[in-house]
Amino acid sequence: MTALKNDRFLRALRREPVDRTPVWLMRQAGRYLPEYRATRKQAGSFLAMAKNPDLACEVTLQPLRRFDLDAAILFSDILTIPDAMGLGLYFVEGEGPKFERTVRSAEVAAKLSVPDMETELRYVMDAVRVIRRELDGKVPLIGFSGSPWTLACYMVEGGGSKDFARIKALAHNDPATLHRLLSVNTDAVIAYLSAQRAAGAQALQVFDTWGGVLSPAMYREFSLPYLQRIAHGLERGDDAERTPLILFGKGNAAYLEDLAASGAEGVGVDWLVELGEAARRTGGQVALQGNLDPATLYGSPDAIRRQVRHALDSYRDGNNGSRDGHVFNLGHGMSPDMDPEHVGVLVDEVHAYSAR
Ligand code: 1CP
Repeated sequence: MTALKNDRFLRALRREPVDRTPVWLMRQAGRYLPEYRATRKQAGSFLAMAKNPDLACEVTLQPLRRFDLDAAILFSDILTIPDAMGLGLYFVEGEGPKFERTVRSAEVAAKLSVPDMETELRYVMDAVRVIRRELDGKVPLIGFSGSPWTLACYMVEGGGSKDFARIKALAHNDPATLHRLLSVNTDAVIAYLSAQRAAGAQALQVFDTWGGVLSPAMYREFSLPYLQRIAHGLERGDDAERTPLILFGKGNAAYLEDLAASGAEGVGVDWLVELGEAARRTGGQVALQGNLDPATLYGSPDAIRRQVRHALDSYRDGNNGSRDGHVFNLGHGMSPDMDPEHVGVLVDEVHAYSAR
């Protein structure tokens, strides 16, 4: 494989010095780009695009052609795992993902098993291989998965949810069944991330998007232990060759110390916590990724630059005056109505202001 031409992102995750703070954006490939909408139209649907390695590669690379991003993220979705478990993923226009079958009983949960990565999820591994080849060492490629809890939310609810009523009812009424589901999901996530690593992913991120909807006691029972199992159980090599793992969570501010002690190399945080405070509380144990409010992109270029500088300085102030160990990102994903030009302003300001 060709050597990496830009390894800022991987160096920052190792907390090594870099010339500029690296930056990538969650959902950097997506409907806010006209070229994405064109490819999606050509594919016919989101799923057809995600299941075609060449088209998945094309949309992965689109934001990198426009912006000076320091990492690429595999174009796929977290719901590939439950789909491969047989739940039947489909999309309703304007309503998001849905499942034909749900998991709400002990009987159904008992039948779930870890899908085979090189058959049922081969299209994901093929996409990773094609993207690595086409990137040709430009920047590292991030592979990803949903967290066991976040996947379970969709598997129990049968789609997105506002109140998470069904999965919370299951947690209260039949916790053993939910634990069984979380346990299979954990094994599947470990196998999925391992397979992406073997196919060429150079960093791995777990999205615990819905961990923050749990009370602290329930987070500590239903989400955190499974994230810890992944951080411990996922084989990812040694020292400089180690494939870093980032645990991102929305609403995870209360748990930063636990996440930093989990064994992961990086923790991704949302915008409800000051990065400086997050840095002080994690004390250099991990790299931190974040944490601009995505809605900042609705602001003017000047407002965006101001907020970028604030996040960079907040991190530095909480990290003993050093910018090392920071990966700049949003605190959550981008939205389809955001202005691509504003993304360019953000990325360039991160690099210009953090130059050292
Ligand atoms: O084109 C379209 O209309 C489909 C919209 C879309 C896109 C662009 C979906 C459906 N998934 C994706 C891609 C995607 N999903 C990526 C691509 C890589 C990138 O970041 O550029 C990633 C990392 C995801 C991960 C994902 N999917 C998460 C975790 C991250 C997050 O944003 O919190 C979640 C919760 C999902 C579920 C999902 N898939 C799609 C939608 C619209 C949703 C959210 C539904 C909901 O609100 O519950």
